[in-house]
Amino acid sequence: MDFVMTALAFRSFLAALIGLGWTATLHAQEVTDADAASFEAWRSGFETRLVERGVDQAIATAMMEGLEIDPRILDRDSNQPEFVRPIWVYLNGAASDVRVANGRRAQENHAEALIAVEDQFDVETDILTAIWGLESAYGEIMGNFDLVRSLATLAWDGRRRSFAESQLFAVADMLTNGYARRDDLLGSWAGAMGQTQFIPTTYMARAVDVDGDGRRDIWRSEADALGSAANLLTVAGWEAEAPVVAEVTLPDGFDYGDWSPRRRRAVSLWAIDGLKLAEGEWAAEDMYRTGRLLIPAGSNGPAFLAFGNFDALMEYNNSTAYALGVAYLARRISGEADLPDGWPEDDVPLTRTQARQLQTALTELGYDTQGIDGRIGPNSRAALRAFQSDNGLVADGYAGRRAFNAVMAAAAG
Ligand SMILES: [Ca+2]
Repeated sequence: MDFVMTALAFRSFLAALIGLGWTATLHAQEVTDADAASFEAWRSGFETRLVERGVDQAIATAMMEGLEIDPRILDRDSNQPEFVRPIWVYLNGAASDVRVANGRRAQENHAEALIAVEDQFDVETDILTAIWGLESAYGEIMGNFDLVRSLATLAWDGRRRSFAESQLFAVADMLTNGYARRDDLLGSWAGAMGQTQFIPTTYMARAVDVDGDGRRDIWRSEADALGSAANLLTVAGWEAEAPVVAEVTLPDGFDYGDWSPRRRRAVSLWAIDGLKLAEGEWAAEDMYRTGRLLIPAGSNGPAFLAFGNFDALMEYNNSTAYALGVAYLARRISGEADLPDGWPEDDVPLTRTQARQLQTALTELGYDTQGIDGRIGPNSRAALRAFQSDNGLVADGYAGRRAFNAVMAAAAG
């Protein structure tokens, strides 16, 4: 019995390996003859649809001819990691000493490109460098997947069909306009390309030619890549010289009743409620900006006010952790600030399995999470906050181990 690994233990074992990125071969999905035939039907049908939309037959053929399923894409798309990385671990990696040093070196090596971008766009160089560092390690890691094959596999698989097909239509537009050659179209498994890791629709909408050679080359031209990132932020409302995010302290007994991470209010009103900057005083011109209060690791971790520029970063990548990572990497590159500390390292985020257990228990207790999917989203947070509020706990909606234990104890009692 000691030597028998139960199915559950084996799943945990696999999940642990997946979390460490070791399982590509363990999970290799086989492509059956039926799959290959089904893919071929989708492939030839999509080629016809490209031509029906006005894409030149030669371009449609160059794009789609001979494509096969890439089983590695199916593996990645179906593996949901069991462990959720704590935000403090993410930030330590995003703004690590190595990434800071490499960022400074990249700025030295590409000073000319950065000056060309600064001449055209009013976006701070350190922010653009930080995005560059997080997206592609300053142009070092852009992805080696055949982009069209990756997107075709995702489209055929069905879970992401409308996303993947719209990206493929944008690829056809890129080829039609001569922005890229078919063989150059390499990227991440999920369809992100170049030093900025733009998906094709973002490329078509936001990529620009900064170095003046007539091509929007986010692969080989640092000026084009960084300028394209600056253009995206500008369109998203970036305000130069304005704050991105500020660490704040909350007064004792702060009332989370009206709080929501989406609620924006003037700094002056937050100040009346007792919010203070963690360091220094609010500048007079910042008092009438609006900010959202973020507590990404709950009420026992650091708190932040996120301003309009933070939301512009989330247009780039819709993740609070990502936007914090860009902001702090930029500050560390400029030598301004260290990473925030005081994280609740004993209160880590729940695994997917625990999250499903939490959702089940909350729902049984009458706090409907609107489904049991192992993902803590707005509905689960709202249910958790209602539970916390009814049980005399701080209603921060943070689904860590402490909240999990409290809900499980109530469910057992
Ligand atoms: Ca160019």
